[in-house]
Amino acid sequence: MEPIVLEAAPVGGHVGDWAARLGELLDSNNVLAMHVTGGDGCGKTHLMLETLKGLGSSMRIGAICSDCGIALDAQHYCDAGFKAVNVKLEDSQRLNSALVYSAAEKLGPEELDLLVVEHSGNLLLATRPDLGIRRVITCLSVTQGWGPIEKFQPAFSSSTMNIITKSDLARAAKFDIPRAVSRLRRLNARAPVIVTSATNGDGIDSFRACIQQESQNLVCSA
Ligand SMILES: Nc1nc2c(ncn2[C@@H]2O[C@H](COP(=O)(O)OP(=O)(O)OP(=O)(O)O)[C@@H](O)[C@H]2O)c(=O)[nH]1
Ligand SMILES: [Mg+2]
Repeated sequence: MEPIVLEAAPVGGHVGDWAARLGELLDSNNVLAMHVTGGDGCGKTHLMLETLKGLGSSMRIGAICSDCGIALDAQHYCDAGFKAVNVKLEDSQRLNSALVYSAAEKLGPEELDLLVVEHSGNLLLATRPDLGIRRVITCLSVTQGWGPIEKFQPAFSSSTMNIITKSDLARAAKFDIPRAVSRLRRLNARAPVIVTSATNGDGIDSFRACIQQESQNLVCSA
């Protein structure tokens, strides 16, 4: 399967309006949507692919990625058997709710149970747009070190879940995971913190169980 490519042409109207429209589109189709964010290369794609592996038989899954050049991440999702759109951004462009709306329409929201929007880049809250997706998962890899936690506190304090990735490299990176977990909990008591490794499977079952639980809640409230 090949990813769908969406050229990121400017879309009219206020971005805030599109965020609301996207929320309605997803809610009306009972789609559980997750905005997965974190610095470049922190392990978002590998985390999601390992986690979704066990869900493909029970959920219809789609992904929206935004690689500038070749649609590498979107191709990874397709290779794993999921539908995917790559929003092809220009150099200075950022993902926004209007583009995610167009991409979600291309995927066919009526044919989805779970939508993953993978959004890489800077963790600064000012540059993390409100895409109209309530569940925001912010990833921090142990190889990024402690810096991002303090520099980008609002990114972690406004998430619905914080995930530490690449735990298998913690010793080599001299990264104190228990200290990071407690710092993230202090920054955001509402958001669970999960420690994961896509390489050795740490925490993947817990993350998958959270997604299954949220999906179940959505079905029950429909
Ligand atoms: N050791 C180790 N390496 C990992 C893990 N997860 C990802 N990687 C490696 O880290 C690199 C980046 O992983 P990706 O999953 O592509 O990261 P990403 O955040 O999706 O990257 P962008 O989308 O480009 O921002 C790859 O070389 C992966 O093999 C992990 O849990 N452990
Ligand atoms: Mg990626």
